[in-house]
Formats: sequence, C-alpha cells, structure tokens
Amino acid sequence: MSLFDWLKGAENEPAPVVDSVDKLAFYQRAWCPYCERVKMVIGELELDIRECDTNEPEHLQALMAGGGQRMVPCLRIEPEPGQYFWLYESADIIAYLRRHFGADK
Ligand SMILES: N[C@@H](CCC(=O)N[C@@H](CS)C(=O)NCC(=O)O)C(=O)O
Repeated sequence: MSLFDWLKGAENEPAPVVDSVDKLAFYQRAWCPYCERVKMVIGELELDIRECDTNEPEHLQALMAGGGQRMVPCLRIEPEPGQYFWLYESADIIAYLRRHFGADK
C-alpha cells in the first residue's frame, strides 16, 4: 500500500490466489531474520519458489519499481501474465503460503 492510500484510509487489497508456485517469486536478502522466517515455512511446505536476492541491483530495482518499497521479505504474485501483486510483511506472506499452498489448502 502506498503512503497516499494509507492516508486515505484505504483497505489492503487482498492478495490474489494463483494455482502454482511458478507464479511466485520471493524477494529476500541474506542476514534478514524476517526472510529466514519465511524461508523456514517455504522449506516446511516443500515449495519450490524462485528466490530473488535484492543484493543484486536488478532485483532491488524490480522490487522498488513494482512494490514501491525496498523492504524484504516480499512475495511477488503473478495472477495474470505480466501483472504483479507485491505482498510485504513476513506474517502476511506466511499466512498466504499456508492458506493457499499448505497441507489443508
Ligand atoms: N515487519 C516486516 C519487517 C521487515 C524488515 O524490517 N526487513 C528489513 C530487513 S531485515 C528491511 O528490509 N528493512 C528496510 C531496508 O533495509 O531498506 C516483516 O515482518 O516482514
């Protein structure tokens, strides 16, 4: 959510549901405890999600341009080809992965 949306009191748009982990990309970087928290759940659920390390300028630039913040972790969700939703906050990412890709999905 942008600062402008927040000032207007806009609700968070719900993250779109996708049918495959191929439509996800996990933006993270080393030494980030919040990223590690999400990675543990990705490992537990045995999900093969593409990782994008924001120490690489190309990935940092994509995150900032698309998501609007440099903060990691961030899950990029692609509900339609070329259309992206950027989900920030480790707790929200974990809840999303468990809900849509967990054992009781
Ligand atoms: N509440 C966030 C905190 C995430 C966070 O603080 N990430 C740090 C890295 S450990 C970050 O990206 N800070 C902003 C920056 O470095 O520009 C979450 O749980 O995901």
